[in-house]
Amino acid sequence: MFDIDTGFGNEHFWTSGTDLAEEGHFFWMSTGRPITFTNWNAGEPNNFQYDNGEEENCLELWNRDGKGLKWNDSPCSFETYFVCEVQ
Ligand SMILES: [Ca+2]
Ligand SMILES: [Ca+2]
Repeated sequence: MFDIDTGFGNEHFWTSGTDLAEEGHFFWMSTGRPITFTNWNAGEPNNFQYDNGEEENCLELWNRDGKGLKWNDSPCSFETYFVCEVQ
């Protein structure tokens, strides 16, 4: 995975995880399966609600606390990098 040395250490990365269908119940859009393993940043997911009414329903990787890329729910309209799985 990326680390500080690659220059991507402070970036955000989308996964396919989302709780758009049912608040608080995350699943992988790529497979339709519910999320079992989790690696959230402390206090996440917090479904933060923004002034425009948007809530956090999409799952990103973010090294928020300097402890490596952990999970955060973020607004789905946020534009950043994404990760893919090669079959
Ligand atoms: Ca949410
Ligand atoms: Ca969040």
